[in-house]
Amino acid sequence: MMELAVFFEEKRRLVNKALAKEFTRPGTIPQPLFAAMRYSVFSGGKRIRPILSLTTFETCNGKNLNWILPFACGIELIHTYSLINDDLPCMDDDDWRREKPTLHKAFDETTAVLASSALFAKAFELFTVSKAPPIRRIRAISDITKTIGADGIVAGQIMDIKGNISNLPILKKIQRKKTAEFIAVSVKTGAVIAGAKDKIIKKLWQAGIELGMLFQITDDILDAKQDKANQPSLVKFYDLNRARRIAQDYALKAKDKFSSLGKRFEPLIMITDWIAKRSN
Ligand code: GRG
Repeated sequence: MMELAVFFEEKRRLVNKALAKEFTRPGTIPQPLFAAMRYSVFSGGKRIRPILSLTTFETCNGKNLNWILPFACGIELIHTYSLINDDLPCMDDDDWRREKPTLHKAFDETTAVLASSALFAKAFELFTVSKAPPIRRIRAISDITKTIGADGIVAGQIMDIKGNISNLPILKKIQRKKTAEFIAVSVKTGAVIAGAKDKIIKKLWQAGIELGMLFQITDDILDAKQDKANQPSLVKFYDLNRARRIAQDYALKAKDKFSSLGKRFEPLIMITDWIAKRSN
């Protein structure tokens, strides 16, 4: 297994190159809208979700990049759409993201809403250009839509903003809906597009949920350290040490599940370790 930084960089470059191809020329897209879409897509995202899709695809013996790359990129566009919306004044009302002004600050609210809608639609356009067998593509699209809709990200967001997060099970549910399921589906999509067996796909989904919870709790811990825990956070219920132990527990569970699938799933174990130790 090559060094993780190299592994990540190679995949990140693939994703960035494929995304750049989609956003080189505006064509007939109105200029300010195109500029706003570009601003958010290329503002320094870590590309974790598409890296996960590419990695799972490889570990499941997927070969043709033109099967999976459009899915990996589409997933990143949906992620970008969700962040733009999350930052809006009517949601979290954030001025900064990735150390840059949020989209509605750099442009304006109207443009931000429209750019995020256009990115969302663009994701589905990309899903249709994948060369993977149509039956796999439909399955992947079905899985993805379930995790981003009214019982997915949007459910998590409304519970987060409008709900009373009075106990840990509610917080856990929000974190699962807002973050973990979308991470899990990023993992799962690579397997579905590669044509993995159902048993493997199911295990990868379960491991992906543990990985997604780890990702969110690590985020809570990082936010708490920087004193910006404005979101509902595990650190509001537990001290940092306890939160770290819970994160460790999710990491162990994710790694156990990945390793039960065999040695070729090792890259996913390494990504889990990386997420557990990440600093941004
Ligand atoms: C769809 C209207 C609408 C709103 C969706 C739920 C939601 C709003 C957004 C989710 C936003 C959010 C803050 C989720 C938490 C997940 C999380 C830690 C996101 C940050 O992911 P990273 O670290 O981001 O992968 P980068 O910047 O690397 O892309």
